Amino acid sequence: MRSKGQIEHDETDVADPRELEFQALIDSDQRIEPRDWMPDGYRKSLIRQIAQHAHSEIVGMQPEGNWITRAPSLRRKAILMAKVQDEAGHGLYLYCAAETLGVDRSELIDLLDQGRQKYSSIFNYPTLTWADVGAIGWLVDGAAITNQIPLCRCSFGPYARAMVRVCKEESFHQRQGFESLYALSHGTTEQHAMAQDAVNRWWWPSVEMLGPPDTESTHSAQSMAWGIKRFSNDELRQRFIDMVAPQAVVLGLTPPDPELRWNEERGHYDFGKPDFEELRRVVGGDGPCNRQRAAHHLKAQEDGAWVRAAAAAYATKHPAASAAA
Ligand code: FAQ
Repeated sequence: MRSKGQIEHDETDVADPRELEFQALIDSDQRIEPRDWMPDGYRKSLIRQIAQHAHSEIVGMQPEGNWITRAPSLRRKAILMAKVQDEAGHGLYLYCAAETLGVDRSELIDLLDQGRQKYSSIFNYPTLTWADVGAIGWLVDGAAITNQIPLCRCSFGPYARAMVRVCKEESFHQRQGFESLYALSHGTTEQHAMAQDAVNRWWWPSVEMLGPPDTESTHSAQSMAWGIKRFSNDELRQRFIDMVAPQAVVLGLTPPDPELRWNEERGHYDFGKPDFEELRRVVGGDGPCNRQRAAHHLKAQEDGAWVRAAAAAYATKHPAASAAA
C-alpha cells in the first residue's frame, strides 16, 4: 500500500533507506528537522512556500504602513505601528526557517526583487481610506490565520514552530481590525459608508488570496501528502467564509456577495464564485499596485544596503559582541 507522502515517487525510489526513514516520520505525523534527510522536492517546495510567505509579510507592511502617519488618533497610530512591526518580525522568523533548508535570505530577497519568487496577491491592492486598515485586519489577517493555524502542524519543524508565534500575533491583528471597523461602522453615517466601501473592495481579494480552486492548484496534492499543507485551498476558503460571515452581521456591514447564505443541510455558508481570473492576473504581475510594491521594496533594499554592510563589518570586527546580540 502507498503511504501518504508517495505521490511523486514510484516503488523503486522507496528502496533508499533514508527515504523510508523520511516516509516513516511523515506517516507517523512526526516533524522533519533540518538535520534529517529529505527528498529534494520536499526541500524545494518548502523553500518556495516559506519564501513566498516571508516575502508576503515584508511586502505586506506597505499597504498599512501607508496609514501610519495619518492614523486618526495616537491610540490607533500606536496599534498600527505595533502591527506593522509584528509583520516585519514574522518575515524574519520565516526567512530564518527557510535558511535552515540551506538557502540564504539575501538569495531569496534577490529572487523576489527579480520577480522570480512571489508574494501574496492581496498586497497588490491599494489602501484608499483609513477603513482599509480595519478591513485588512479583519479580512486579510482573518484569511491569513485560517491558512496559518493548520501550518502550526506542518511536517517541517522550523516552519511549524514559527507559525505558533505568528498565529498568536495574527489573532491580535484580526481583533484590532474588527474593533476598528466596528467603531467606524457604528459611528457617523459617513464613517459607516467608509467601512462598507472598504469591505466591498477587500472582501473578494481576501477570499481569493487563499489560492486557486483545488482543481487548478498545482502543489496542493503533493504538499498535503507531505504534511506541509493540512487542508486544500477550497477547504480553507470555506472555513474562512464560515468564520467571517457571522462576524459581518455583528459589524453591521454587508459582504458584497448576494449568494452568501447559511446552508442548513451542509452546515456551512454558501457563497458566490470568486473571480479566479483576477487572482491569476494579480499573481501574474498585473494587479493595481504590483509595480509600485516591487519598486518600493527594491528601493528599501538599496537604501538599506549601507546598514547591512556596516552591521556585517561590525560583526567581523567584534564577533563576540555580535554573537551575544
Ligand atoms: N498570491 O498550487 P497552489 C499574510 C501561487 S501572509 C500569490 O495552490 P500552494 C499576513 C502559488 O504560490 C499571506 N501567489 O500553491 C499579513 C503557486 O505558484 P508557484 C501569505 C499565489 O503553495 C496580513 C501557484 O499560485 N500567506 O497575509 C497565491 O499549494 C496582513 C499555484 O497555487 C502565505 O504565504 C496568492 N494568493 O498554495 C501580512 C501562507 N495563491 O509557486 C501583512 C503560506 C497561490 O508554483 C498584513 N502559503 N499562489 O509559482 C500557503 O499556504 C500556500 O502557498 C498558498 C498557495 C495557500 C498561498
